[in-house]
Amino acid sequence: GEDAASRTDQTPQSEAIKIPRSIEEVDNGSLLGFGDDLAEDHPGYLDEEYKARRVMIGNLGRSHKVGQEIPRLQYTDTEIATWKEILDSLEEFFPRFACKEYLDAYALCDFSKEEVPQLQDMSELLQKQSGWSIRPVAGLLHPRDFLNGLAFKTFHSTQYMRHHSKPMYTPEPDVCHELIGHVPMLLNPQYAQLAHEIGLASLGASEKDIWHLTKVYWYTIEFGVVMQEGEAKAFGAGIISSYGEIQHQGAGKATLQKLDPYSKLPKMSYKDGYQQLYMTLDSFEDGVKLLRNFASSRPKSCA
Ligand code: HBI
Ligand code: FE
Repeated sequence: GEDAASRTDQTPQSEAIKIPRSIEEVDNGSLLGFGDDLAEDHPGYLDEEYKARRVMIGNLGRSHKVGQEIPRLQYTDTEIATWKEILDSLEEFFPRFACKEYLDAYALCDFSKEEVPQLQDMSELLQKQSGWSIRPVAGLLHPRDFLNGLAFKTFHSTQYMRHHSKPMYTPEPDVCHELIGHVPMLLNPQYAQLAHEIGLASLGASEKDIWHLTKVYWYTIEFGVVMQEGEAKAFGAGIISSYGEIQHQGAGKATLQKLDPYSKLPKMSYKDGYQQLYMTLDSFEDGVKLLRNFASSRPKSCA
């Protein structure tokens, strides 16, 4: 017979899909996109010191075991300056463009600008408020593992900082994206439930369904907007945590379309600059109902 190691990358369709029974069974080591080698268009591509630090921080994530405290990092003055610059810039736009729930959750986080918040502290706050946890990860996790994590109320989070040469841009998730974009909204029980439903639907899903769920995730948790007083207000982390995207979305020139998780969703991209289409929820309450019904209607292929 075939040995398992020779076909790690091409699991045949007939192979039984492994359904994790606990978060320990969700792999936090298989990364997509940037590994330790950065692409030529990454702002840190030529910065050896930056790359070494990113690897060091990534290794903390790789060696983390569920149940352990997340190691505290002493961020450098350069990293803290980047964090402060991003927060100062974004805070100008939150009152106009972020949804009510984000504004409340952001206040609850009470972020300091003098230090980068520690994942461990934010994980403890989440556990208290909504029962979620943060698990550190070295980069962009495989979509199935990332989505499966959500089923166990676990948010996989990077811990490294983007490159200081471009504080308003990162081609990959970094600690600012996670802490500003995702963590505050995960304190909100309804957003947390949206994420949980997507996660539950991903357990045992076929490759095709994982791709569909990645798009559902993209159009809600990452780039979702919610109608409030007749306006589309941002709740997706990719809008909230991006200096350019929040203004682009707030300007109201992109197309809005009501989210229908049952329909074939348009393809998205990390590279085309800003989104040209945002999917709307009528309210969080409505979104939770929609995704709960959708998730419970998914057929599960059993191992
Ligand atoms: N991994 N670390 C990390 N952070 C994300 O936001 C993330 C991920 N992997 C996949 C992913 N997001 C989404 O694009 C969907 O595939 C779920
Ligand atoms: Fe994200």
